[in-house]
Amino acid sequence: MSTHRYGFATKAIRAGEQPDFREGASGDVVVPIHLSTTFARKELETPTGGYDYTRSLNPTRKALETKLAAIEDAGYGLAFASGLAAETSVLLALLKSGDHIIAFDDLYGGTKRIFDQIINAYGITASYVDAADSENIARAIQPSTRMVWIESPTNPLLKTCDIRAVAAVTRHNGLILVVDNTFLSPYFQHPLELGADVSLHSATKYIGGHSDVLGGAVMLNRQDYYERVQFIQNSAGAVLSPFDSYLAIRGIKTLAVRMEQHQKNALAVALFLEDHPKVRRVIYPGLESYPQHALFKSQASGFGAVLSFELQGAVADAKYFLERLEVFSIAESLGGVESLIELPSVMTHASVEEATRHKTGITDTLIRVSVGLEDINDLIADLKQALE
Ligand code: P1T
Repeated sequence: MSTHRYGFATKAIRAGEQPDFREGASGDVVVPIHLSTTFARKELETPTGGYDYTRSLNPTRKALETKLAAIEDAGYGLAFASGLAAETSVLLALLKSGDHIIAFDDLYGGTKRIFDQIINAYGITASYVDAADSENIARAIQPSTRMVWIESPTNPLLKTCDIRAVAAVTRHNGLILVVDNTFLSPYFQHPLELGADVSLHSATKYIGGHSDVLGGAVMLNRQDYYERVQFIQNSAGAVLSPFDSYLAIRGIKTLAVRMEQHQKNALAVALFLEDHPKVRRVIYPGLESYPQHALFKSQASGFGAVLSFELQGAVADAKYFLERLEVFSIAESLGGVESLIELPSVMTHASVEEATRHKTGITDTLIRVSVGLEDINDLIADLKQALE
């Protein structure tokens, strides 16, 4: 089924899952979980249906990869064992020793750790710029620069990068542009259409949506890049398991309705916090006070449901507040149906050096929230009682 002409929700529900009406098949409307690690052949030279070993290709993972490509209107989709496995595979596939990456200075801590503590040992270097001003990227280009790596919005400061402007720079200079699209999901933003070469997700977040699957997704259009990333997927082997592929497929089917409701709840929480006297500042792209609100709207169809804020007071006050919440859970991660709250300096970004954290604006009292799908009155009442 070619899903090109269909709307997002139709693609999310239908793409990659065609009932099988062949002789002896049962016509399942949901793709089966194919647990077999190997596939038998009738004739020596011919893998049955193109399948020979699950690391190389598995029918459940293939259904997910087809769905991933469809929901981001990409030529190709690939699924990995985690977001970081997807990142490492993209880096291994598209770079070589001696290459240089320009990265946004605000990124998930684990991504920075790959750049600074893993691939640096193989001669690949990264330098960091404030990519909220795209001119900073053009200024940082060196003769060895091969890739630009951004998140938009960033984790945890929710900064926006002008993806079209950065893509113009990367295209002009023959660089590969990777956009980590985790925070908005394919429902709200399509980096490939804005000029990126690779759109990447921690599928652990909104794609899975229920905090019960760890996964990574890579979407791309260029066949040569796809072939190289697919080669690493098979050869390095960080593939998504059949069961986790099924969970991701199941999650994607409700992505559209979840994202709409996540966003409604997040805006209500952001407005409540912005009005509260004990809150110093709230960063949420959907607020009029967000400095890059117009730019954000020009490249995304929604604002997502992650926000960050600072309380008046010191770390002890933030700790006191967090530990008094009853509906929100103090936990890393985001994008699940349950509301999560955390202190990046102690949790998700603890691996980033203190000086770097402070330079980029991740203060010790910055609190990050992933607004879930609970009743909004309960979420606001919970914040209110903990603040008071
Ligand atoms: O956890 P994993 O599925 O490997 O994904 C890593 C990752 C990649 N990109 C972004 C933007 C992310 O936020 C993450 C994971 N982030 C968290 C666990 C977190 O709490 O921020």
